[in-house]
Amino acid sequence: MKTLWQHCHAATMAQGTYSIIESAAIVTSGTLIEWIGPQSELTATDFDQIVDLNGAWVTPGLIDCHTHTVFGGNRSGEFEQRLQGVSYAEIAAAGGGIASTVRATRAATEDELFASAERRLKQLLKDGVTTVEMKSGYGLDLENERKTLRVIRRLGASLPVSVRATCLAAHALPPEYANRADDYIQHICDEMLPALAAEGLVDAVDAFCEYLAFSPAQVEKLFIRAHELELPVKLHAEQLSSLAGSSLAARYQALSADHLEFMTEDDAIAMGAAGTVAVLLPGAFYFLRETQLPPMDALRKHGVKIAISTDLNPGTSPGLSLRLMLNMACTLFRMTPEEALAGVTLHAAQALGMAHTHGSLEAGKVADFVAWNIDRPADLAYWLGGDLDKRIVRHGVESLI
Ligand code: DI6
Ligand code: FE
Repeated sequence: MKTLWQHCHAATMAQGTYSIIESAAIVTSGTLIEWIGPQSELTATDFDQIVDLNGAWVTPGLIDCHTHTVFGGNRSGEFEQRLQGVSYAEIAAAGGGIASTVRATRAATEDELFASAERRLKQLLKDGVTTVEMKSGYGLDLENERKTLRVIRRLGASLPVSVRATCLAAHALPPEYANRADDYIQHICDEMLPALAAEGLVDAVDAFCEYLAFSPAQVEKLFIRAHELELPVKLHAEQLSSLAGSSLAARYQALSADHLEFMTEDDAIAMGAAGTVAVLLPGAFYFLRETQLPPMDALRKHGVKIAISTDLNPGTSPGLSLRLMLNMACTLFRMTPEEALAGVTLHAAQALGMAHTHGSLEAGKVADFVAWNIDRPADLAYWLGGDLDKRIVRHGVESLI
């Protein structure tokens, strides 16, 4: 099927900048972009279908590169507690926080988890997301991590979205391993990760490197095992304190290090040299009422590519709109709308190891794009949420969600 999409303007995001083509046309062939350029330069004629986009602005499909979409239960009660002054760390220490979601996730059936995650994922897709990464990490034993990862695979098979599954078994210490973090890491390395990888359920390995989770030494063991299994790594690092987790991630050629409010300039130098993407999560920053900003100038100075994501999770960022995160990245982190859009397109693709096929509108890449009824690309970061008028195309086909 060869389709001409005409009468549009494009922010192609090639090289991570707007790279605007006014009065553009796009030719898709099957699932790929065959040609994109000024409509006046179009030479092909043999189309199966011609779609008029009525002056819309076309961007790459949005990519949400860091989510914990699959979980059981609800933590709005903790939100109320935190508003009364109890901290996230205090709630975690009292058995709430991640541990409460682990209990609810273990108690849920695979179908129950699928149904609740599908509702959340549909919200993201309606907002223009065509690729999403989802992490396990609320099962914390083989059976329940497998259940979560299977739900992630099923979501990718049943909705019009490309899915990457990340194993975050090292998210928190399960109760069976209380005070035995080294033993739990060993169990992940020896039993869980090899089994889940062999079942084709894992595209990358992540961990929570933090004083209330796992140490850099423990994370390093996991990274070594991941590399033995030929799996790329990512890391939750420097969210609440500075442990040089992001430098560790860079040493292991991590696809990304995520959060990063407490990272140092040395971390930025290491990440820039390794090509490790900085995934910033303004929803978690906002929701936890953090005050320490990620070091934007150091990231820019050392050439670190910056991605933005919802971090959709029940504890620190119940964010159902990636576009809202664009606004928050600009307002809270002082990013430009252009940087923010690169952060949910090309740089988010790089954070998932997909930049060769996704994240920009270029001939040969996958035909995932959104035609927005807006006046300028910056409008995407300007409106605070809402359901903007749009048409979503995935794999060359208009998707109706
Ligand atoms: N950092 C976060 O912000 C989330 N996980 C993580 O490692 C929080 C997850 C939760 O509170 O449920
Ligand atoms: Fe996260």
